[in-house]
Amino acid sequence: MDSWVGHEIPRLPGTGEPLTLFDSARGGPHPTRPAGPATMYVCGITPYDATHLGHAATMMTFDLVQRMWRDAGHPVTYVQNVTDIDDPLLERAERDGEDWVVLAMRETALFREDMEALRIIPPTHYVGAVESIPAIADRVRRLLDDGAGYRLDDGSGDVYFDLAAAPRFGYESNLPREQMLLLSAERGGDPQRPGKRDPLDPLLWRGARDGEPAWDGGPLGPGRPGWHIECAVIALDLLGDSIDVQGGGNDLIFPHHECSAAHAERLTGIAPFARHYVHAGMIGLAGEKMSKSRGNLVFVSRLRADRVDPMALRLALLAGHYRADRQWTDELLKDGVQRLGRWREAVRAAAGPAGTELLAGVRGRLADDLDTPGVLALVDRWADAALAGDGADRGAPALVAETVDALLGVRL
Ligand code: 5CA
Ligand code: ZN
Repeated sequence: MDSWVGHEIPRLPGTGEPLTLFDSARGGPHPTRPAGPATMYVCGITPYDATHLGHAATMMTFDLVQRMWRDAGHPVTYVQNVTDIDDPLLERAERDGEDWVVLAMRETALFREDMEALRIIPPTHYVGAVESIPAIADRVRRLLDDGAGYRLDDGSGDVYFDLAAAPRFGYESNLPREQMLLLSAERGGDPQRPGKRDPLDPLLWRGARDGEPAWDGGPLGPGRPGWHIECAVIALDLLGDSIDVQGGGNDLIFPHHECSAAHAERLTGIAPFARHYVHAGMIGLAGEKMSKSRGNLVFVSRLRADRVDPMALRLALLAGHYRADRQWTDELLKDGVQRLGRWREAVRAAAGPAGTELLAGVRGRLADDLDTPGVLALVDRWADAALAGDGADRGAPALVAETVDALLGVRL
């Protein structure tokens, strides 16, 4: 499907630093080392409701990854999906008496607008699950032929992945089995379902049901794809057998990314599927994870309609470290608005402290697992000094504005 429209990104003097990111699989920070073009897959929205600040924070995290790689001279191939067919979408459409296709198209269009307003660099390929069904069905058939998948014999037509075919299973999330069972039940799995070989076996293909949309699966029979195989296939087809970063919120660590990796590795024989599994913290409101099912959402589109500057929103979200679960508050937004105003004023000053030093500082902080609170502190200090008339570098205000634009995505 169509992506959104990107903005011009200033090229900064010198070369950026290699980016270190925390990898969930290895449980620590490791340098990313893209060999040539960098490859990244980020799990996108299930479009049954508008973009909330949690989605925005996660998309912005990977936007910074892309900005750092580009700054270090790596071209980036970036793929993001839209889960435009899945149970939650059908349930919401049913609840509201709406056609699920119309719902998905409307919310995806709104997401694109939000991303554009937030100056998120568009993915190279923005891909829906529905348009990928022939490719997914083909890979499911291969898993079945290869003995890594099995059909449930209850007449449902459902096909599962046999975790016995994934000897490395568990390496990405590093969770004990009891917790895997709990999370699987909470996050779209069906550990209680009779007839499965292992309660954790994930669904690859759901046989057609009355009243549900279904697609031709050839020998699989009519049906629709499971969730984890969707992301595995889209990534493999567009990025190759192994990728630099698999990204999303930390609610996807298990079972989603564990199972996607297991599918991909079985299909290609190459492990690990991703060299870094990178996870953004959950944005919550009043102590709870912001989620469509809880209904405690702050929508980007609502804030835009209230004339909140998207750049202030960016700064508000950047004030916390990307990996931390954190709360959204009105104070955060107020601080973002104030900071934006101060920075805009400062880059209009005639001079300021050395711009190249600030650039080096920002690159260094971001290279260290995207330390955005550290970056904001550096730019704040520079802005305070420039506004106080300190520093004689007449090129600094323009360079600082370009630095903040190119590396933080904040246009002053
Ligand atoms: N379509 C699937 C991924 S394949 C999905 O999880 N969709 S979603 O709409 O629920 O979430 C879209 C992205 O935002 C995912 O990367 C998810 O991890 C992230 N996300 C969801 N809720 C939050 C939140 N409260 N805070 C931060 N990120 C979130
Ligand atoms: Zn995904």
